[in-house]
Amino acid sequence: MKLSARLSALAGASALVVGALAGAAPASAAPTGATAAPDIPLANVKQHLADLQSIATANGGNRAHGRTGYKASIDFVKAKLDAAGYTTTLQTFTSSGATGYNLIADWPGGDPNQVLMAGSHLDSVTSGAGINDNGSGSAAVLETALAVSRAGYQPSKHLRFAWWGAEELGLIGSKYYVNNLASTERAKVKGYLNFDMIGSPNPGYFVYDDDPTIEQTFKTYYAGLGVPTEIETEGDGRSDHAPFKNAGIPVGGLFSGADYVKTSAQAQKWGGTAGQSFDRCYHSSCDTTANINDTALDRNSDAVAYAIWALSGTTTTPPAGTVFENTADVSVPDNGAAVTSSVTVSGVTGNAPSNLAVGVDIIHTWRGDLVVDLIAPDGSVYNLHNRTGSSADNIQQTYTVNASSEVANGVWKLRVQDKASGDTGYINSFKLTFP
Ligand code: DTR
Ligand code: CA
Ligand code: ZN
Ligand code: ZN
Repeated sequence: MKLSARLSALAGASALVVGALAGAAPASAAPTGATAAPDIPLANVKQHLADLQSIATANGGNRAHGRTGYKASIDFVKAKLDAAGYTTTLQTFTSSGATGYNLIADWPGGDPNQVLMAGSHLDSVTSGAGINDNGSGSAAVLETALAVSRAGYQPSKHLRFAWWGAEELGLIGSKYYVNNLASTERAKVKGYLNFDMIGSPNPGYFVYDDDPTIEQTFKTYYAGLGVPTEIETEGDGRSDHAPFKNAGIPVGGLFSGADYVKTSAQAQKWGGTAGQSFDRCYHSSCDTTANINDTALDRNSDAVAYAIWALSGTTTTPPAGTVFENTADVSVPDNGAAVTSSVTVSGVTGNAPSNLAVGVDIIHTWRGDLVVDLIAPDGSVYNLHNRTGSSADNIQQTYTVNASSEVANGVWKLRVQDKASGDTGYINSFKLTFP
């Protein structure tokens, strides 16, 4: 029996498509009617970090501006992007008597007058390998760019990715890029997403509060995970989004924290250790591959893809479709047996589509108790929700399921089981939409 399939979820009336991976909790998003953003494999991101660590180790222990480790890092990233079909440009500049490098990677296609950028600084401080600061951002942006290539993604906007030099010396590389961008070219950049420290060992989940649309994009992503976020308040000038913002370009980004200390309230909502900084190895020699929180890195890497797909995609309207719905309430026994709501699909020829819209409306406190599955007529199981979301209430969203291997006609079921005691609820409705 086929287990779980790739899913993505349409989030309600806004009809944003939220992409999720089968099994683990999920989410990344793309706009209405566009393909769903892929999961960014944590293993791939961590491999990039291991490679950057090796580069630092082979080059005096760091990847700092003006040192051999930085140029080796740039060459490493460039080679992967060249192999993936990007048009790459090495931009050189001089700072503190040494040559610096920015790497710009353009994904062919899209409207050249509508450019969406994502970037991260690739340089470390001289005292260490700079794996969280900022191998984490650099690796996540790299893997997202590679995912764009793997998907052959062709959004309406033109995608441009960047890895900055000499951020640690004062945002030198990103300033150089923006200052040397002709005003006509600058006007084409509709957004810049910055990722600097996104895998901190004692992580927080901070969203830049600059451009509201970009901010909301990230907040929607994290809401889909049931992970609370806070606004990044350490100051605008602290990373490479600053030159873009100063040039009037909409900016946003994510941050998992540096040398500030996690409060008990933050530890309450995010886990980790109160009274300890988010990254005890900030700008230190211990900023190695051991200085990463995998959950934060995974979530934030997926968030990079989510935002790229959500902010660059097509504007097609969602497909109209044939709807089969069951609105009968079905009580879900507390910590008890699974219950189902069924719809009988008929009159649909052939197989179900790869974008079957599964509307789930479950009223239930503490949705982290719930396991929710779509059961196809032949018994195949597609997991939609697997105990994520902790204390947040209700599951009211639409998942897009690749059900193309299933015969459309027959009895489809929504199966819900409450796997923990103390919270109760019911299935309010279950809907299938065949586009
Ligand atoms: N300046 C960054 C680290 C940093 C500190 N606060 C923030 C806020 C938002 C992004 C990054 C940072 C560095 O040391 O690279
Ligand atoms: Ca992932
Ligand atoms: Zn730093
Ligand atoms: Zn940094």
